[in-house]
Amino acid sequence: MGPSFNKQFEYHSAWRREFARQLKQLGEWMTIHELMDAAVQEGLQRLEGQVRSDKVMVAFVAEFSRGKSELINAIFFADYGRRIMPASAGRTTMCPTELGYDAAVPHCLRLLPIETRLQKQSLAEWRLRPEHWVETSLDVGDAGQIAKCLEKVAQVRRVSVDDARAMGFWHDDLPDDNPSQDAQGLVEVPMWRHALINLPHPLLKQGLVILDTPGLNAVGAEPELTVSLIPQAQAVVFILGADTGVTRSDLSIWREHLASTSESAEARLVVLNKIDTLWDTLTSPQQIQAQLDRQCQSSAEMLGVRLDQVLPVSAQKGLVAKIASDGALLEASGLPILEAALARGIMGQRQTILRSAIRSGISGLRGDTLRLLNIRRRDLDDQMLELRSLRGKNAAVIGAMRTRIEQEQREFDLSASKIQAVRAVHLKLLRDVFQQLGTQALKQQMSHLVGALQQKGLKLGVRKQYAEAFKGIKSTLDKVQASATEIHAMLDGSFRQLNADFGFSLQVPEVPSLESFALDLDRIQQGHLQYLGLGHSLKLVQPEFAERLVRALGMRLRAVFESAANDLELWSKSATAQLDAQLRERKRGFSRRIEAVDRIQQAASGLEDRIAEIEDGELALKRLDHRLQQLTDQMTLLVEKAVDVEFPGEFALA
Ligand SMILES: Nc1nc2c(ncn2[C@@H]2O[C@H](COP(=O)(O)OP(=O)(O)OP(=O)(O)O)[C@@H](O)[C@H]2O)c(=O)[nH]1
Ligand SMILES: [Mg+2]
Repeated sequence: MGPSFNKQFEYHSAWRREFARQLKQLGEWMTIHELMDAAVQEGLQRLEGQVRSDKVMVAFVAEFSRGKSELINAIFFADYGRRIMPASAGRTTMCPTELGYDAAVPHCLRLLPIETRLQKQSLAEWRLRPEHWVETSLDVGDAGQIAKCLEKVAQVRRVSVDDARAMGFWHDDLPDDNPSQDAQGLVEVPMWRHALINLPHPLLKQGLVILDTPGLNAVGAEPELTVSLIPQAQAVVFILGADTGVTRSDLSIWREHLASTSESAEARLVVLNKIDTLWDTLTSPQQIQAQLDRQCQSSAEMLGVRLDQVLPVSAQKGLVAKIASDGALLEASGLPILEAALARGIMGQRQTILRSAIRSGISGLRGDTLRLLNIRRRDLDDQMLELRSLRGKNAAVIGAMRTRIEQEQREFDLSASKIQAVRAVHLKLLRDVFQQLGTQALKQQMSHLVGALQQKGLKLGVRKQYAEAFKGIKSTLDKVQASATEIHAMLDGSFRQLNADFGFSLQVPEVPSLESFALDLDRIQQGHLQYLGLGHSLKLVQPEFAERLVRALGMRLRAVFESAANDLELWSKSATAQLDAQLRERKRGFSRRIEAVDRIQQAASGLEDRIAEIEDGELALKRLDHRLQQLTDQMTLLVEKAVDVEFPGEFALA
């Protein structure tokens, strides 16, 4: 069955801490030995950021009252000895609720008022404005106080139909879906738009983020929830009730929000909850099991997933069993099997991505540093040759050598303009690339789509505009890739020339592939497509829905373009850093050579001393090389080792 989610997560965190420690050690060592150039530094920082900000989001999605919140209580919060997230019959969780931990923020619950929907800012934008959220502090030592506070996520309020319409909870064309009016003609809407819980729970502290959602079929669901939060989750747990089976609304939620993105199907679990409702003393255990098997089978068929992706559990009995330390009941609840599956799916996926990033990061760092060491080695070799040739020579020969070095130095300085020219062309090409990936260009690409969405009435042409916009955006990425290849060719030519002229050993790093960003774009396109379908044509009529959709879409696209630009920038930096390093070392070489000749001219013994110094320098370089090998090998080993420990055989990496 494998270790539980909690255990798995702890392994992963311990591994991350150890990796961060080794990374720090490597950085310090590099600084001491003056191996830290701009590219190396950037590479180190990036690796550190990847390891540190390694958040894992698990989203719980289902129709209302299937037991999402109860399952969260059972898996993550049983240690509190009580129910923490409110779970009760009927609609309970009224707003999407994110649980996580940020050390920079006090322990608290923050709630974004539903009225913010009347404004056009997206949820992501509201996140950046903490002053608009209502904050209540949480007392970590008091589970009762926490549970009491969290009840707020179930709060509702009454508003007029006009207000409900403006906030997206009322559709004149969908009378059946609208909330019912009371005697005063008011309707009930959620009080809050989004909840953020900041708690120092051990798993949350290690980077886990849990997303509890309100029953998704509710009218007026936040587009951003389904457009960006759920698609970005590393794992989604979809919950059915054993008491209800797969209902029509379960099926429509599944199809609309979860079925489309197939590439992460492995990290998608279907939970058949409330199996305890089948436990009944009049039925034999065999009969109950047979009934359960049948239900899992038919659920798998209806949702189009593999049978082993459907896991029968009782969240409620699991919670009770954990609190009462009742091993038999816990096993009967099926919770341990679910936890193990969750661990494999989420952590496996997350770690695979992180590890491949780390692997290429480390080998990049090593390459950059080795290059620096090679320059120094070459420089020492040259000096050695020069000095050996002076053995037994008279003052006139030594004087002539000095003149020659100075001459060489002057020529080198003069040709610096050549290098400047290379740099100028490089920068210009790069600026063009960044412009293509910039906010302005993106706005331009989306303008027709935005126009179509902003038209009044039914937006019939919008699917076409949408496809066009994405076609344009993807072709931008292709163009950028082509430009990067062009820059590579240009740099390659110039570097070869410089290598020939000055004996440099410059080498242009490989152009980063933007393929993964193209995949991101596909994913975003798929994720939003559903909003343009017939089922949503009525929602799309509302200007605020269309507006929010556009903003959410824009933010995600911008994030993709920014990441692509970052990759290209890092790549280009590592090329220019090489050039800088060679220039710097060469300049130092000239002064060292002149200095050596001067010393030799002044004292007869100077020559042999200097030769001995250079020999020492060569030894020191060998030691540096060896140590670099050790430090990076150790990190590579850590990456491989973690795979073996956590997923024996199962998650062997390609
Ligand atoms: N018998 C039984 N009842 C359960 C189980 N899990 C949850 N329930 C009950 O089902 C009801 C709904 O549970 P919640 O956790 O609030 O469901 P939810 O999916 O979060 O619902 P919303 O917040 O309204 O979207 C509650 O009364 C729970 O006690 C279970 O395993 N067995
Ligand atoms: Mg709930």
